[in-house]
Amino acid sequence: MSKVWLVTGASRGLGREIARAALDAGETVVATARSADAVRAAFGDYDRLHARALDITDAEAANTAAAETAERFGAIDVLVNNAGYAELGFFETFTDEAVRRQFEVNLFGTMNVARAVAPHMRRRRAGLIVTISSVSGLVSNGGGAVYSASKFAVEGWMEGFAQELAPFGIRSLLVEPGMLRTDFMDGKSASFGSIDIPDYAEAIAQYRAFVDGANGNQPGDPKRLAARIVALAAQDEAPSRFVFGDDARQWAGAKVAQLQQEIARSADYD
Ligand code: NJP
Repeated sequence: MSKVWLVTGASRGLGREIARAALDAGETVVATARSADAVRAAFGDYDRLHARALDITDAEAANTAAAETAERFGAIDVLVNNAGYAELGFFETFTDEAVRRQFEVNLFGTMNVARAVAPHMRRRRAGLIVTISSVSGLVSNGGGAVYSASKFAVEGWMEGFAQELAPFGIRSLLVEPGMLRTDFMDGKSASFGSIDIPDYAEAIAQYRAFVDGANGNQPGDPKRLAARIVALAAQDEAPSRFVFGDDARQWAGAKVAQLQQEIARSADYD
């Protein structure tokens, strides 16, 4: 029987590919982004696609989207909490407002949608929450401090929340991709620090050159990740984490090794 998916950030990038892959697998998909027209324009003719506007920073709108989806289709089987963007650049070049905006979308927006959907899943004692985090939720580098802070927060929140939901038959899949070919690094999505600090000028110029060179050339294929997510969602015993891409697994592995060393060395100082 067709399952019901609710996908955020489905107008472009990974969210659109996940929605498409779910539709191609025969599922019913409520695909959302800030503009329903943008979602409609992103898809061809699918009779199981239901486009709707949802800005994830609007908690009330998230509640309404979840309630109307559950009422109309009888369930929300899979939530894909995907919408997000990056504030890229060196920490001191960001205004406080920009840092808060990053958290407003990536953390609090993602929480809004999970908070809206969880009661409907608890009622049925079933469901899967797929959270699109990032390898930047496990590893932080210069230039990515603000984005990483928001994704580390997503990781910390969802790791604990997943344990709270498990007794109700609700599963969680945290996805940590490496670099994906989407609009993510493009001016259409990414924002850059706006405060001019001469001390950082050279490092920032190098960082911007890295971003400009990587934009459009990222190794990760969002279609491939989308297909993997749809396949994992169909399994009864899906993993709770999926680190996608050789780049991500290398960075995450190096971080774990470094942490292990630092933990072992900590015993010497204790
Ligand atoms: O980015 P992009 P991705 N409310 O820019 C939507 C993570 N990730 O697909 O409203 C609702 O092509 C926006 O919709 P619109 C990343 O952190 C990526 O790569 O039309 N929706 C669009 O559909 C994010 O969590 C990479 O502008 C909002 C979508 O989000 C997820 O993957 C690596 C919104 C963004 O599409 C998808 O990003 C990684 C809001 N307030 C993790 N704000 C990567 N690409 O390299 C934005 O590790 N959207």
